[in-house]
Amino acid sequence: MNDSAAARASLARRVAEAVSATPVRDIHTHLYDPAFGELLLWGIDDLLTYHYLVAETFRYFDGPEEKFWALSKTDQATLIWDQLFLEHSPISEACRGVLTTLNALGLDTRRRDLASIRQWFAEQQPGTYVTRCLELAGVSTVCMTNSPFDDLERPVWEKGFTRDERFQAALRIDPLLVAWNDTAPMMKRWGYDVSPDLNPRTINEVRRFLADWSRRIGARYLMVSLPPAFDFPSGTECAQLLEKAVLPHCREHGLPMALMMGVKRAVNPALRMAGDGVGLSNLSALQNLCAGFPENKFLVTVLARENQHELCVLARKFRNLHVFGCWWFTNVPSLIDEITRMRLELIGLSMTPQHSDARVLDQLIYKWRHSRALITDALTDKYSDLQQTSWEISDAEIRRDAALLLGGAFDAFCKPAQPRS
Ligand code: FIX
Ligand code: ZN
Repeated sequence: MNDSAAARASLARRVAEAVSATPVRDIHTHLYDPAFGELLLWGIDDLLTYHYLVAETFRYFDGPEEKFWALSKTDQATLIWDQLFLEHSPISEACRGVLTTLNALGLDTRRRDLASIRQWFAEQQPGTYVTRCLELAGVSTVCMTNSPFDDLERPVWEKGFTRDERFQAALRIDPLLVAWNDTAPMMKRWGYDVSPDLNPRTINEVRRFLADWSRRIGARYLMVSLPPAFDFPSGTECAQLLEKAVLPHCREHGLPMALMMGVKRAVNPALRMAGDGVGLSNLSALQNLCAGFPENKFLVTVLARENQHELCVLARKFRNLHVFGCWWFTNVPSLIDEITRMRLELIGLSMTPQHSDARVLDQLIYKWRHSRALITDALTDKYSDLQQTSWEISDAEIRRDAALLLGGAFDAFCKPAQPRS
C-alpha cells in the first residue's frame, strides 16, 4: 500500500469507528412502544411481508392480486421467500436488508431454511428482543408515527400506559389535512364541534384537538405526508387548515412540523400498502411556507430524486428548514450515496441524513448498518478532501460531526428558541 492509500485507510477506519460508536436517534419510524402489543411488528414473517418486498414479489407473481391477499401472513411470507430469495437472487436493497438483519442476529442463512429461521424467532421474548435489536442497530431512541385517527392505536393512548422512554411520539395528521371531509364527522363524534366549513369555530376546535393530542402523546413534532399536487398558499382545505390551525398550534407549542412530500397514494390500489408511488413536488409551496412563517420550523424530506437538489438549495436560504432522511424509494444505496454527498456539500452538517422508516423492529438493524456504511464513506471522502488542504481532523471532531448527523443536528433544530433579551 502506498502512503496515500495507507493514510486514506487509516482515516476511513477512524471515521467508521466514530460513526459506529455514535448512538442514533431515529427520527421517523412506524414502530410502536412495546406497550402497544401486536402493533409493534417484529420477526421473520413481518420482515418478509414488508410492503417493499410485497411490491417486488408482484413483479414475479403470476395470478390475481387477490389470490396473494387471501393467504395468511405466514403463507404470504413463504411465497415472498420462495420468489425473492430462492427463485431469484435477493439483490434488491429490501431483500439484502433481510439477510443483513438475519446475519447480525447470528442466524445461518446459507441453508436457505425458512422453517429453522421461523423456529428461532418463535423462541424470542419480545421484551428482551426489543433491547437486542436496538443494541445491534446502535439506536438509542426511535420516534414513532402516532395517529389519533388509527382505530387500533387510539384506544391505547386513551387508556394510558407506562411509556418506554426509548419510544418517542410524533403526531401524524394526514387524515386531517388530506381528507378533511371524511375526518370532520369523525372529530365531531369525538366531541369537537367542527363543521365541514372551515369557519372560526371549526378552526378553534381543530386547534383544541391538536392541543389535546400533542399533550396526550407528548409529541416531539407534528407530521404529514403530502401528494405531489400540494400547493401553498391555496384555497384547498389542506392549505387552509395548515395555515389557520396547524401552524399556529405548532408556534404556540414550540413544535416543528414535518412535511414528507411527493407520495402518490394508491397508484395501484390492488397492491394495497405496496401500491403507493412517487411524483415531483412543487417546492415553491415549501419556499412560501418557510418564507411566510419564519416562526415555524419545518422538517422536510422529499420522495422524488429530482426534488433533492432544490430542497438543499432551499435549506441554504431558510434556517427554519431542516432536511432529513432518504425516504422509501430513495432508501437505496446508490441514491443515499448521491443524496448524502450532495447534502454534505451544500449544507454541511446542518441536516439529518437518514431516518429508518422501519415498520418492523428488526429492520432497524439493516437500515442503520447500511446507512452508517454510506455515511462513513461520504464523510471519509469529505475529510480526505480537507486533508489535501492540510486541514487535519481530530478524532474528537469526527465524533462531534457524527453525533450531529445521527441526531444532534435534529435536536438542535427542534430546541425551542431562547427568549431574546
Ligand atoms: O408516509 C409515510 O410515513 C411513509 O413512510 C409510509 O407511508 C410508507 O408506507 C413507508 O413505509 C415508507 O417507507
Ligand atoms: Zn414513514
